[in-house]
Amino acid sequence: MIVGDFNRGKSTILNVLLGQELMSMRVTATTAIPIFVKYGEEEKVLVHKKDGSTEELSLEQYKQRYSLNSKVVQNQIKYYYKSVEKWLNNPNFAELHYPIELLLEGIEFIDTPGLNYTEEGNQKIFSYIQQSHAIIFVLAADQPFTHNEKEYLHNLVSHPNQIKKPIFYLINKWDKLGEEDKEEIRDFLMEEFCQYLDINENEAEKMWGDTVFNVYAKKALDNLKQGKNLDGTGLKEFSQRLDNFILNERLKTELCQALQMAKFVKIQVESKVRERLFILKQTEVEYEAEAKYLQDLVTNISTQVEIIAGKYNEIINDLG
Ligand SMILES: Nc1nc2c(ncn2[C@@H]2O[C@H](COP(=O)(O)OP(=O)(O)OP(=O)(O)O)[C@@H](O)[C@H]2O)c(=O)[nH]1
Ligand SMILES: [Mg+2]
Repeated sequence: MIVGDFNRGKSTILNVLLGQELMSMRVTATTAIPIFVKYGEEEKVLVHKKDGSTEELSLEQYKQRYSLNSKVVQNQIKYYYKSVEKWLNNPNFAELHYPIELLLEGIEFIDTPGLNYTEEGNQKIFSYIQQSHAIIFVLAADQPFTHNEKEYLHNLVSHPNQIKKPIFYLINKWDKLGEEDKEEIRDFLMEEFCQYLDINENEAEKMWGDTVFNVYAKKALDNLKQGKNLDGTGLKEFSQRLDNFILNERLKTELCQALQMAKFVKIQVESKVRERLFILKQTEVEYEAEAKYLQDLVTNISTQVEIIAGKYNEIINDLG
């Protein structure tokens, strides 16, 4: 899942990863609704509306109707009394089905609109995060770590329903900086990572190439269009890292999520049972059988979670 503020190059990066210009990319806010990109024998876009209906479009029609800066959408927004929110009330999310080999193995990408567009939009994005294996957070080197981005990252990491997922940070648009500024921005980013992740400089340094990548998405896309490779754009290295993640780490993340989910359920059940026991004691009614049943339930769930944790560790050890 690809997130980040407006205009950071999220859609450009996805196009590079897909090797084709499928997503709309423009200088003004562009991506209007989250779009899931998945494998399909034939190209089609399904737009899911809030009333539960679905509209099928070609990719071209979709770009016309659902890019924030397209003429059609600008007119719609005017029609809806200039309220983008009102217009956004209608489409919920879209699915692009497209025949690309990379997507054949059940891999899906989600391109999302810029941050904080509407609170409802942000909530929706958080709900998609739960379904994703990894988050690609796109920042721009010429506007690194704005207040909005920090707040969003903070919410992302501390969201109550958030199950820990790997975050890859792509710092884009380095071509917009002069050589001296690059050094300064890199130091600044390093400090920000140290503060935000509570790590020391050495650990932050190690993040580069593993979870942090300096990229030149525009150059990468231009290279692709000219039939050149991605050397020197940082996206070759990130593509390799992503392949590696998909091959080796996705399963681990999946298992880890299942384990965390089991632990979460255990905590929920335990707290509900404790509440119930407390009420039973307060009313001083001797529901011994019910109390015993609830105690057994907690023991049973705890045992199941222990078994899941044991299996998880076995599989992780086997995976090396
Ligand atoms: N100079 C420079 N411009 C870039 C780079 N990557 C993307 N852009 C430009 O930045 C603008 C925004 O790119 P998008 O890919 O549409 O950005 P986005 O994050 O998807 O934007 P929203 O959909 O509006 O949230 C476009 O004009 C791109 O051509 C880069 O590496 N360098
Ligand atoms: Mg976009």
